[in-house]
Amino acid sequence: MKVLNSTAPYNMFGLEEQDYDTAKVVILPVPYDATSSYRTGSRDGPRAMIEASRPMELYDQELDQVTSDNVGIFTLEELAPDFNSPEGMVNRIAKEVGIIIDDKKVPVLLGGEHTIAIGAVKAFASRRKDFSVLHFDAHADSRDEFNSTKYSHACVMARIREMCNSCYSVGIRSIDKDSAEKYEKQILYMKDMNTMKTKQVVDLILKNTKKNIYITIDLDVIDPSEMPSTGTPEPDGLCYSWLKLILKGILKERNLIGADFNELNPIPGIVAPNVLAAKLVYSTIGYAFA
Ligand SMILES: [Mn+2]
Repeated sequence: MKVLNSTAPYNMFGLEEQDYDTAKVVILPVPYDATSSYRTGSRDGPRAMIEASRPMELYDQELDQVTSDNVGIFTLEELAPDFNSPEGMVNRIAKEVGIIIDDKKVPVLLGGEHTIAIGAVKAFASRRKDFSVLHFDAHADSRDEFNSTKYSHACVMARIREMCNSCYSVGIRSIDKDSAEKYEKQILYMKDMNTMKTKQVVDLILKNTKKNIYITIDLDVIDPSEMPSTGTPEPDGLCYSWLKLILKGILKERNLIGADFNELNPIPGIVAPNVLAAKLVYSTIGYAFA
């Protein structure tokens, strides 16, 4: 039996109808946070985003479209965490994302700690080389090893650079000295962005990325005043509306092959950041496939 007056279904954006075959975008929730070094809890991120997205208006005023109708969005079930090893989890994600790619769909992962991005990029890298990874984050995540694993959230970009030769990091304001020297040309620091106009930022990103782009967004790139719900908050971040303008500018010129939104670490009773994250996912899909 179907309840006559039910709340929105439990899927990303609470879509009444979703069809995998016709969907362009496939959402994969990954409730995993085994290597978090400061605040744990991002395993609750995907659920918080889905909950926050269910009552959301599907009409995007900015784009004048009902994105979910135009694009087709399908939410998969949650991917079970592999707590044996972070590497095992990365491989599990790569396998799942590979299926989505082979079905000619655009995977969008909801995290979960940032490590999930390694799995997604691994799936792409074993299939194609003609893409860039665009990385939004407060942290460079460039350590070769952290807390005895090479698959820590602090090593994400170190692993991704081994698989993809075109990576660009944006919004960085926390980095170790060695990485800063090594990756100087692949990083746009927040300290520099603070004196730049949106067009300059967008042009610089376009100059440093290929046509096909995978975007990984650590939500701590956003200022903690708007996004306090992360594992390792850093002051002096991007505001939500600026991040959206930058994404809009880039996605006008780039082909989005996949994305992840990670490190949402919900704080009980404070739901605004969860809503922000959910709306950011929706806007990004809209910009990419308007
Ligand atoms: Mn971070």
